Amino acid sequence: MKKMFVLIAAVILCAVGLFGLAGCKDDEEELPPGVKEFVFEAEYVDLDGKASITASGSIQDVMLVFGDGTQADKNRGWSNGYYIHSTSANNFRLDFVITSDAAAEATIILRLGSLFGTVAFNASNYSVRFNETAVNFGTISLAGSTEEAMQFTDYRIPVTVQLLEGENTISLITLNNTFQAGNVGGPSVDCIKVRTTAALTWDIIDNPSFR
Ligand SMILES: [Ca+2]
Repeated sequence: MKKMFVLIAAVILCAVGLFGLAGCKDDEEELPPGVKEFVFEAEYVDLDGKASITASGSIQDVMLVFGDGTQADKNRGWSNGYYIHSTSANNFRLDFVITSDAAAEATIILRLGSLFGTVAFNASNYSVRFNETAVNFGTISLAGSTEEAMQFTDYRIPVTVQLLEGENTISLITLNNTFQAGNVGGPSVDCIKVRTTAALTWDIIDNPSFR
């Protein structure tokens, strides 16, 4: 009974500074001519059947969304005021399904945080896939924080991808590791950002409203 209410979203865009304090615009970096930055909130992807194992038990489906969407939450740097609490299970997967109006090169930025102290995600413990092909993302180093004071870091993947005209899927997948006191720990996920000359759209699922 939860969430099959799918909102046809226009675009979540953050071209230049729309979000202001929301934290989705990371810096004053100037984008190349014609390039826009599109923000895709982790709280709006399909969470059906997903579960993260935390120290106090399993959290599942829409309950994976943390935050209240308030201005205070946005002021904490949580884009849109919500984030995915944790992605702690082997093969836990978030799929961002995006439609592009044209084939184009794109840069992907991940906005992630850690509940497990300082951690480094790399190909041995984490996977980023673009249209099911592994992306060589390097090493994502994150400082630790707590859920109430979660600090996110923008990590720009150093290689670009080639968007197809039509549907594209960017997947974030936790692999087996020992970050959570010897058990698998996946990052907290705020949003991803895609910079490209194409126009991007997606259909969001309003998970926060179904908690
Ligand atoms: Ca968010």
